Amino acid sequence: MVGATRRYTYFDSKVQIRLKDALKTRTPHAAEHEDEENPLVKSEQIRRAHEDRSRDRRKLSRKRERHSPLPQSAEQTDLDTGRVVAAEGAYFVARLTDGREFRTRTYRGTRTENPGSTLVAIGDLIRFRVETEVTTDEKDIAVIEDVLRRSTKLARKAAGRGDTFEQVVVSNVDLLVIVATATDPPLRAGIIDRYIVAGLEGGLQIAIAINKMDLALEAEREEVLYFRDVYRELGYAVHSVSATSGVGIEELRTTIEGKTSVFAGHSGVGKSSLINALFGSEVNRTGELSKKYRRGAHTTTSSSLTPLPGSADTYIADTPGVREFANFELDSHTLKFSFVEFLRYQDQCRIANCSHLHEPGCAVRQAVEDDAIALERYSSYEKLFAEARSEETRRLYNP
Ligand SMILES: Nc1nc2c(ncn2[C@@H]2O[C@H](COP(=O)(O)OP(=O)(O)OP(=O)(O)O)[C@@H](O)[C@H]2O)c(=O)[nH]1
Ligand SMILES: [Mg+2]
Ligand SMILES: [Zn+2]
Repeated sequence: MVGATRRYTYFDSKVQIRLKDALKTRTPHAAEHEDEENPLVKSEQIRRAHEDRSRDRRKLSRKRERHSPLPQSAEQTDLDTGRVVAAEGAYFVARLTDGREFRTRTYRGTRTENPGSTLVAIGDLIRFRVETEVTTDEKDIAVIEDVLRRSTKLARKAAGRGDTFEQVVVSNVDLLVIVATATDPPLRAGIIDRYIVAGLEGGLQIAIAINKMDLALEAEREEVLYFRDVYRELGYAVHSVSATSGVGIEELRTTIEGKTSVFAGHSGVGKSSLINALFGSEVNRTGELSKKYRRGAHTTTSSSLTPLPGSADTYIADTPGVREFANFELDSHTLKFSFVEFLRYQDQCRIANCSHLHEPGCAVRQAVEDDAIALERYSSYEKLFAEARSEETRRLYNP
């Protein structure tokens, strides 16, 4: 019986079922593990899977060894250091502190301090060498020698590239502004929480802009107020705004002033429209909502980083909206730390290292019951936990 109770320490019932299914259809390799029902064996398997993954990663970084940092050499002294502010086809626009811009590209010799990840992302600091002084337009052509270590990032799982590859949307920014909508599409905590987890993992501060308030009906306004309170209580700035009417834009400006921000969220929520409203002019192309799905038509196709006129040291990165934002490397053991309201209660959980899912005497679940933790947030945690678990299980059998 001890085994039976312990088995539920980490697995919620849905995950448990999924795990059992996975075990039923296990590969011959997995069939060697006779006592797979033993939770200790499972955690050992998961640990081994993690090791295998790090080995894969190391292989990947060896493959990219040409992208490893070089010791400083005399050869490097003629390199310029700039920041990637836009992507144009195969080129990256790098801006120097003096405002000069160069069109840069990678080559076989490009090295990176960020192995296993996007080679060049918007926001990256790069060292590059100017190849030609003569160009067809105002930007010189240059090759990227080094991509420097990213201090922060917004990353997601690259679509279709396996889960060991991290796609960096933007790097070296301070603040993630999660853009959601009061309506069209309706407000959902799930996607906001997904972005919060990604932002915290990447070392970013969090703010939330709930757009399209001009379209919101009474009930939707009330919902916005409810979520505004929930997220403010967690310490995140929340603004209800309308890019169309201008409501809340000045408050949003105060939040982003003096910082470098990335605006992220589903396609069609109005990221580009909000940035245009902050600029007071059209700088980003915005789109019509596709009538069929009433969703965004993926108007913004690449990220870009632009200084906000009239505000010192303020930069904004617009990003293309994605239909599904998949978190990179969700870890079921550490996920709970991204739900900051849990931290206040976790010490009172009866079981050390409680996952706050099924353990008896869980103070976090009690707080949910007492309405001290929002049920929507707890549901997001359950969902993301299940996702992390199923990925961990899948990796175990398809390392
Ligand atoms: N009524 C209303 N419409 C808005 C508002 N903000 C944006 N829209 C409209 O929503 C549509 C999508 O806006 P975009 O700014 O292109 O959205 P986006 O988030 O940049 O979309 P992607 O670039 O595809 O990720 C456009 O038709 C905008 O005019 C708003 O506050 N109110
Ligand atoms: Mg856009
Ligand atoms: Zn607990």
